[in-house]
Amino acid sequence: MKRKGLFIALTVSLLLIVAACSTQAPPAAEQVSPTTEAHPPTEAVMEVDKETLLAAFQAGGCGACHVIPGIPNAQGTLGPDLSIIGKLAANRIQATDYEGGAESNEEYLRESILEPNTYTVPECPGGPCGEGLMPPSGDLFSDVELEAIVDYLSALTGEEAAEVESVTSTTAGVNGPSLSDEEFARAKQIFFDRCAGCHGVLRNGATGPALTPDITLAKGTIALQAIIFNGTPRGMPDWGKQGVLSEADAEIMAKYIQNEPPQPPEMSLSQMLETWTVIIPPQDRPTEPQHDRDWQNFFSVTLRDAGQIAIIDGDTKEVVNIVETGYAVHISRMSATGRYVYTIGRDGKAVLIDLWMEKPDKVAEVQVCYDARSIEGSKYSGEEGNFFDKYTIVGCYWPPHFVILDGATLEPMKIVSTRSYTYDTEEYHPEPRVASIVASHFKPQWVVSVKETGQVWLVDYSDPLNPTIKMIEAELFLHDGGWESTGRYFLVAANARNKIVIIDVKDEELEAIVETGETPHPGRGANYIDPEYGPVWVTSHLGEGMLAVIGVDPEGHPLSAWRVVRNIDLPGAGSLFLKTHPASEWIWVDFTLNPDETLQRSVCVIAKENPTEVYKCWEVADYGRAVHFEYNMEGDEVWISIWGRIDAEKGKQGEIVIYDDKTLEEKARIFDLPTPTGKFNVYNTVEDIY
Ligand code: DHE
Repeated sequence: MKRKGLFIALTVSLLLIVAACSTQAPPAAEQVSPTTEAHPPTEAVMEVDKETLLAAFQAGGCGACHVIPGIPNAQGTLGPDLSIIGKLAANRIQATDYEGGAESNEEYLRESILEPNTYTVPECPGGPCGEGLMPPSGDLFSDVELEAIVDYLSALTGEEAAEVESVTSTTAGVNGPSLSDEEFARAKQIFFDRCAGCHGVLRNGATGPALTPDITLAKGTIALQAIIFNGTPRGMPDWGKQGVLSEADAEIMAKYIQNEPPQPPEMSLSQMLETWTVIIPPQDRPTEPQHDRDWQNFFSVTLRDAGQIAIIDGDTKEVVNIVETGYAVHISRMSATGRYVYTIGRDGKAVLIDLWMEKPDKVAEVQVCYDARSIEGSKYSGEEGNFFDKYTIVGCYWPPHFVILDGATLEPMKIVSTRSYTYDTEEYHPEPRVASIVASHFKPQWVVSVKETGQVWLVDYSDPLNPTIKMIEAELFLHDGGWESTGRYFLVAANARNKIVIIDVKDEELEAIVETGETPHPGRGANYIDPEYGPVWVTSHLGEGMLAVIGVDPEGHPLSAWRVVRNIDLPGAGSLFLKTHPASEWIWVDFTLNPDETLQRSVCVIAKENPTEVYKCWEVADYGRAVHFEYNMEGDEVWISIWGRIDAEKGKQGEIVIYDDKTLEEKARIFDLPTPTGKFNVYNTVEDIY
């Protein structure tokens, strides 16, 4: 057999060559004791040249899909764990459903690489092993490499001596694969659009793993391309299968991330000011609403891939205006009076929309960073002054800073860097991104989650040019969160740590940290009165199909406060958002990132009076993904986005489906909205009702 080169007929299947070492597993009855320890084989057992062996595993990219002791970075979960494959192989040959021709362990392993579809293992670490995912992979290896792999794997029995010297990585000083200038520019843009949110601009990792060359080079182009194209069961989207990235794109991305990340630029106040535009100055704006609509029941709806916001009348369901906001608006928040909508896009552009205009439209805009996710107004009015609508804060991913702006004009006033030291090991972090921000009702303060250093900052805005900041040590990888119903406690997910952090804004301290399930993703969470445990706050999860219900009433229900009092099973993982309203009997939950197409476009409801199980689930549309909920002002209607594709035919780009919250019957659809995602009702967002 000759190495035919890494020919890139890279379809879904080729990408999974990485499973090149076997998708086969033993019948359940023959499982080997899980306590067996796995070690790399001894020198004597291996009897192969280490460099040849490492080159072989790299050529196949085996480690991206399999755990292989002794092979650097071989920690993949797409295919079966090969830690004790040398022991399991014999069992498999004898399995009743084994139909291959192998009679020895070596023959079985060779067959697994050359004809992997002879036998498919039922269970892989991240879920069922996909049938046919691993194509025949002989072409990827020379004869010597194939035999080196077979010998190495045969010797993995878990009984080898522990003091074995494992194969060392040879990536130090190695350059990544080369890209043309055009490919590099394209890869850089794709990384910003699709990858930086989870992996970080400098690729140090957060929600997703680190992607620096010391890690990626050892995996190799083919393995990385496989992951980029197919996704992983742990939440990496299947960009190729979704049709977002082509095979060629996946290949250049795989090469790009094996090179050092380019250093992105900083941004100064003068650069921000150059982008600042006041379209209608405050003195020229209306002093009262110029229309008869109930603007407090307006919805600000993100039309994500169109770079627009739709202002929709919640009473009539009419689209009152479509506002050009800029690239991929992420969220809207309302000023304290509700008159203004603040939006923030991924491009760091903030837009101010005046809902009192005859036709609500933008009145100011400014860019304060290159990458952002959060914005909030000043919501305190009390002894320390009335700060309603006075200031705005934007939280940036890059540069890692937040910016305080004038609330009525968006004039940038103050930049505060978040570069600092991690709360636990006190190591310098060059990219601590600003995740969620909420405005306290107790004090003139914003609660700012600083992701990579694991701190929650209480930023006093009463003197915005000289803000005092209390830095509370919390947990790494802070992301999204919201208030419990009294507004005293802020609950925020440390998502990659599977925890919810609780901050007491009245006493300005960390109240508790609660372990939940895999990758909690609450949005702002959901508050209800549990029949057994009193006031609770709920989060869903990306990594598992489960809601975690946390007791939040330390005075009335001290025994259940700050612990998970219930887990409610869901039909699948990949949930992004959940929602309820004090007037509602239900909690609604989506499954937007579940790999199953039916579940992606389904929602479930749980009855508050029986929160032990799901009450009902159903498909909301026959295309796209169902994402994010919002109630109308009364709390008797639920709005759900169907997130289609911007390049799809008319009728499949997206819509909003509205349900009667009492009967769970469909009430209306607002058709032909390009890629709607988040929806924010004015009244509910001002009052923090969820
Ligand atoms: Fe979001 C909230 C970050 C992907 C839609 N998202 C948030 C918040 C953060 C965040 C930090 C909290 C803001 C706040 O409350 O101040 N989101 C990120 C990411 O880093 C991530 C994972 C990847 C990325 O590159 O952006 C990401 N988010 C998405 C999406 O793919 C969604 C579904 C569509 C989109 O616009 O990209 C999406 N995120 C939302 C929405 C909210 C949100 C609708 C507000 C929910 C709410 O009810 O408050």
